[in-house]
Amino acid sequence: MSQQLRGIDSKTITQNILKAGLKKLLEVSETDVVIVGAGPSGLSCAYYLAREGAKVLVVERRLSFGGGIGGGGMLIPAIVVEPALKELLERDFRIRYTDLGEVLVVDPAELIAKLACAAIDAGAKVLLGVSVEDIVTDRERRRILGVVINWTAVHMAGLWVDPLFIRSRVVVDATGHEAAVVNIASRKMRLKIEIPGEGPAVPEVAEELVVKYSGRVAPGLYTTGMAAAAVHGLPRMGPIFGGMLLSGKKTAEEILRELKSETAAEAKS
Ligand code: 48F
Repeated sequence: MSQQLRGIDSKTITQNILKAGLKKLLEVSETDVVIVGAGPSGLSCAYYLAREGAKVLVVERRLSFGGGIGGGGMLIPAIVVEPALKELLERDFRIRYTDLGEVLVVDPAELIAKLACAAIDAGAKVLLGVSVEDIVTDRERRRILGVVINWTAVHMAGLWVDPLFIRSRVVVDATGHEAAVVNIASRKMRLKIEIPGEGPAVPEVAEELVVKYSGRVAPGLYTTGMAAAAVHGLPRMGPIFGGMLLSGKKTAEEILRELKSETAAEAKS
């Protein structure tokens, strides 16, 4: 027997969307960590932070997750991951893989869906269709205190609409090759960070380096994934994704240490 749907009137639909949507926006307007970008490194970082109880918001300018994952390698629907990540794929994300000995092969659609599910199930909140256009700092411009957001649709329409702010203890640039947040911070906080952009493709070393260099770049500001590669001029690796997942994990671990030590210092004073 087919299920009967009870008719719901237009006023009820609108009012409930407004109630729930505005409640969500209010809840995320102040958070521990804002992650800019829902690509593989941003989603991995969100999962490892939220799993430990941090309040996490992921802001993604597109209406979908995954960043560069969906394109596979030159639009061919397969992604390669190092065998060392077997346990992490299985245990943390329940991602299936084909073990080809030298590499594990993962389906891009599954990688996107399961990274996003893991982050959300761990408690991370996500805003889709929202772009970060600027940063918030303290008066001396020494510490980042959050991000300035607007609807991506507003940017695309070329309208001048004043934005809103998200306050957070930590901001993570997970915007990929653009390193958009660090670029803004470098100019506006006078950090004097020269951002060389990523180097040429040397996959043999790029994966290890991107993990090593992921992390803090200024007070309250962190990078992960290809944003870290761009900030530090590291080589690119192409469609191999173990480095992105471990980069997100490493940045999350550094942030958790910073949040814990800040909380301990606040408790003492
Ligand atoms: O590009 P992206 O997937 O970055 P990633 O996590 O992973 C890189 C890999 O996909 C691949 C690679 C590794 O093998 O080279 O390219 O470092 O995801 C970045 C996300 O950030 C969003 C963008 O739409 C994408 O989904 N993004 C970029 N700028 C902004 C933004 C912004 N200003 N505001 C909000 N989202």
